[in-house]
Amino acid sequence: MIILYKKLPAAVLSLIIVALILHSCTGHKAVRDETYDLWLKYKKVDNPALLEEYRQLITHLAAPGTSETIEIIREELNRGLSGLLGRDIPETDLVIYDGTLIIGTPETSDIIKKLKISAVLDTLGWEGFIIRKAKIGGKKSIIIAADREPGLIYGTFHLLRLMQTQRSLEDIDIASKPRIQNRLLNHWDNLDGTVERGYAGRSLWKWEELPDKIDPRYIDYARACASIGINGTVINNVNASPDILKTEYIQKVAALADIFRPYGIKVYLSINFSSPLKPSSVVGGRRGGIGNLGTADPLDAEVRKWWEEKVAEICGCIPDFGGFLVKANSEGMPGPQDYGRTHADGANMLAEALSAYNGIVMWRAFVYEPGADPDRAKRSYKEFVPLDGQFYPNVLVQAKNGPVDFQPREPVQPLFGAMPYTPLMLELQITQEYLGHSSHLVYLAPMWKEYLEFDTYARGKGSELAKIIDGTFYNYHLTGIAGVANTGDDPNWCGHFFAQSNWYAFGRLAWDHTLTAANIADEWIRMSVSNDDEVVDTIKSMMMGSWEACINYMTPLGLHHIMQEGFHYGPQPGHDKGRPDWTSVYYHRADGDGLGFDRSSQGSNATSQYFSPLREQFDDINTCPEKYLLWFHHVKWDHTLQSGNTLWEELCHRYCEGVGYVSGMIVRWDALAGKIDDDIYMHVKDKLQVQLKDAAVWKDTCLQYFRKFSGKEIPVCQQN
Ligand code: GCV
Repeated sequence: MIILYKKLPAAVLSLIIVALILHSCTGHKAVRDETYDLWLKYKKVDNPALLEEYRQLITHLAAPGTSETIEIIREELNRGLSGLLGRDIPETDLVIYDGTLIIGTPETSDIIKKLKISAVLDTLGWEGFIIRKAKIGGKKSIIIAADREPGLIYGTFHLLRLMQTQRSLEDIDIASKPRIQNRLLNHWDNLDGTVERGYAGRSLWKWEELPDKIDPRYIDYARACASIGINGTVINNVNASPDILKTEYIQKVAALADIFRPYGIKVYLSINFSSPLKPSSVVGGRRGGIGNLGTADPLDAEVRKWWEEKVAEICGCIPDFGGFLVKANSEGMPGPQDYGRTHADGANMLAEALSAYNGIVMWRAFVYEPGADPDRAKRSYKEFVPLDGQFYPNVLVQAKNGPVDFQPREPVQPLFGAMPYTPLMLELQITQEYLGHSSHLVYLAPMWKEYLEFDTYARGKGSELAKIIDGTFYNYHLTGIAGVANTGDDPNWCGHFFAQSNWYAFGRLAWDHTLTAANIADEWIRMSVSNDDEVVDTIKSMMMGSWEACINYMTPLGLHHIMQEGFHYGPQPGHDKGRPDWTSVYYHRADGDGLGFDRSSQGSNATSQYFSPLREQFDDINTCPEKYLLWFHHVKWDHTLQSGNTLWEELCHRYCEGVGYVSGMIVRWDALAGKIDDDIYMHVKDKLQVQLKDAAVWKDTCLQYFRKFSGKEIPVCQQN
């Protein structure tokens, strides 16, 4: 990896720059992976009519201003337009040509100021933008205007996306603003360079080199995030080492924040609740922190002062520091309950320290201490609902989409809708912890849409999850969405080429959750692979069914958490050792009678945590949607399903379907040979073979295992 050195004399720096240019013209190209550029490839438009249209509509660029953000925009437009149009677009200060693309805020551009569009821009906030045609001094122009510079970044990438996906600009008239304020990646990156649940190499952050050496990849990361509207990044694992708050690390984090700032991206940190403790102290069997105190009790005056001073130190180095993400009293992490305090006490202490700097606290609701309830799926709700209304205004409670843990499919986490006075932030997982790591092609946007569109019935019909998290439902003043990142230092960033589409889709949905999964796939394919309609349709058809297929070959009909212990890759339905709620048998409950976890009113009564009529619908085995059947019910092997099949027959059928879908993807992919980039073609072809083998292992292992209970034969696979 090429390294840029900060703080070097100008002469040395220019030598390095020359070396970099030479390198990029020679050796660099040879090793550079086609997929490194993600969806920002900017290949020349191959549709002659459209190329001509673009060339007429954009002949010059007027992007006045000197800020770092404007520099970045200018550079991106130069790179994008020259690539797409196959020729350079000269910059101009005056609009004396037809086809000038003018970009600015009323402050940076006199032309934009004179258009008197401030009222419109005001309604779009500091991240919104408009793109439209205008006549300036009699010349046909296109303007990208925003109230503030971040809006210009998003407008820039939007225009480039339209051109990359070959949309006509003839009638362009767009106004766009994000529906959710805080759109964050959560990196589960450790300070030793490993990534928890990361399947794409080591961490992007080179802690040993920072703050003096800046890997150019940080810039490419920021570009990629900004291009899809991500405006924040939590750079370290929620299983946080207290060391991240040591002065030496704060300086490293500040160097990253400096890189990300002009792209509109704020930096946040995961913190360890024990940080104020002396290194030698041990509380609840957990090791100490980096401070000098004997307690981390959130109501202790010394502890509060410690956090205030720490926040002041961070914000002294990073003036726009975003805030803290906290995993507390969960999976061995320390928290306020160690001192008999509540989650609200813990969150509020940090919120108070951050409030002077406009920082926020994202307090995770991923808690499942066995004492709360025998059923793990009920615990988070039971711990958090009683705290509704007790959090300070700059706290968001961040909950995973489902009540257990990023399973291939779960019903919605019932907390959503149940905390009207506490802004709830949605946590999705982009990295495929339970969905085949970076070996399986699984497009996740259809899953995320299923959650976003899920009607919680919190106040009757029309209480969709999306409305809850975008704040419109309960008038939350703070809104947020987080995606657990799937990035690493692999040349293609994400391990599997198609995993890039999930990073892309997360950003696009975070910006606008009303976009459809199919349209997002369409965009991504056109930007990343090809604009050939046949190619696009083939790949899109593979992607759109891939999530349901994965559910079928892993955990059909509401099964869950039957993966290999800890590793979470292959199947291990027989796992029955150790902490009960980490075993498979706890979740599937197979016996001679049937299969599934009885969470109905006859069982754990988790159904009661949902609003009516969902509660009743889920509670009744005859009305419970079959996709959640074994989640909510222990179902007899010979129970008849909607298809007319018994449970056993349907289970066998679903596993077969899942494997069959992967075989079908292989056939569809093979038809693309010679029509797409060879390296991408071969890379995915190899991955699909692994996926097919794995899917068959899932099917055979699970069916052989469950057969011991059902006592029935496994029918020969009849794939549609
Ligand atoms: C970061 C699951 C994962 C853990 C993860 C945890 C969490 O348990 O397996 O790796 O820890 O969720 O979200 O905190």
